Amino acid sequence: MLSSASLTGLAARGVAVPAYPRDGSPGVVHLGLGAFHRAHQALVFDRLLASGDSRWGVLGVAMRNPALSQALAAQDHLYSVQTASAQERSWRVSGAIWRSCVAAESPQTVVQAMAAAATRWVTLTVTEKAYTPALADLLVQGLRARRAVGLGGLTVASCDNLSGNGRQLRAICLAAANAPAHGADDGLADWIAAHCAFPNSMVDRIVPAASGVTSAEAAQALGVPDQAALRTEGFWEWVIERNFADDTDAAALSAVGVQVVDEVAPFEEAKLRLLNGSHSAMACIGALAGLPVISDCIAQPAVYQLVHGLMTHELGPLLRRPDWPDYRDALLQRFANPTLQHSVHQIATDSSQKISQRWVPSALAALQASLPVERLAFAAACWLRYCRGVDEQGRAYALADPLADTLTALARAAGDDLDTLVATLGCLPAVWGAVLPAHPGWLPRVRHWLGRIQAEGLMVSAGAVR
Ligand code: CS2
Repeated sequence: MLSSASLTGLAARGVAVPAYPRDGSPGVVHLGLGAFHRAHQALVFDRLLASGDSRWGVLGVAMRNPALSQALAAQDHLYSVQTASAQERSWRVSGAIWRSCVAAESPQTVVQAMAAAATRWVTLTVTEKAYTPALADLLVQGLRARRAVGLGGLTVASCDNLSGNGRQLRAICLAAANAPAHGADDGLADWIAAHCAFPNSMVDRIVPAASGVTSAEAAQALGVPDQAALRTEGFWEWVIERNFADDTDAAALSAVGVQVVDEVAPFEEAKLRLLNGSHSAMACIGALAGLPVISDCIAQPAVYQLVHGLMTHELGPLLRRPDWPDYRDALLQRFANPTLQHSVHQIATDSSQKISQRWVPSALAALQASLPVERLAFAAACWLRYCRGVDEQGRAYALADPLADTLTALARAAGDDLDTLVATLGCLPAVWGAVLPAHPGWLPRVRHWLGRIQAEGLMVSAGAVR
């Protein structure tokens, strides 16, 4: 089993390993111990620790599921990350996570950690659907405890794929601090507003969920088993707003490749719309066409043309990120990375929560600018068809979505009646908002593509979108 004792042997095999002390008090409390954090922010913290700055060790908090915390604990919280493309592969063991716990089992551990003198940051990757009063409540309890012991504020950095993620997190925390349960008038909300920073940020790296294949490859490369191994691509970006409880963090983060900027919005918009927007479209296409991973999807000429056209004609021209054509070209290559094996059903998970971030703002902006929306409408048609839970070959799949019951019931009720499908699923306010379905240029195009998908099949109609 991978452990502190195995590190010397791993270094001899050419694996990059942590050589810094890992037994202090963590400076970062991270909520959401999934693959993404461990192959993205945790590796940035690993670099900072390796540079001799011991303030970035992480307490990794799993929100509910204890399995990963247990697996990590059994291997001294070490785990390996394979960086891979068709051309090259390398392995590195991250030492950034020093401890872990499960919020649902021991919320007090999280609260106490937030009130510890060494803690400076809280980072979050809890997914779109988790920005709830319950999350805010946990954070506010931690901040209350911190204030009570007379410590200064924290940087609370959302790293989820939400537009204005820091702004949204700050708003729910201030609302929770103002709620009667927290003693509304004790000044906690003012203290949070004055002392804590909630920077907006854009995080980007494709990190598929851990799989048995990755564990098997890790065992071979490392010579010891690793139950928490991950694989990712070489590319990564973390663009964060210059808004920290401790201003000097800007220089520390910049030194290890994080981009600290005055305005994140242009980067966040480009990433949510180009990367995540294309991802969600390919997720529905792949699920329906029986193409299991993203590299299979983009290898289809019709899908490549659709995604290229989507980014070039419908999404890109409305972006403020100046180098978006380069970002688009890099994305097309990243999607094609055959080693990632990024599951379409993983990306289709929680689509009802993702569409409002990924497609709706683009469609509204394109309609307003009189740009085409054919490819976006095609993607929307694919999602409506996807909600039926059965692919073009008749194979059933389960919808993993907080609205799964509603979506399935509406899709069943509509059956083959495409007008009803569009009028119900295509108009759900929680997914599409109120404005887009009411725009005369939208639903007729969604209905058009739904009809063609039904009549001609998905790939043929994908090839026909212009
Ligand atoms: C993906 C993202 O699962 C999904 O919805 O679109 O996780 C994507 O891989 C990351 O945002 C890339 O930075």
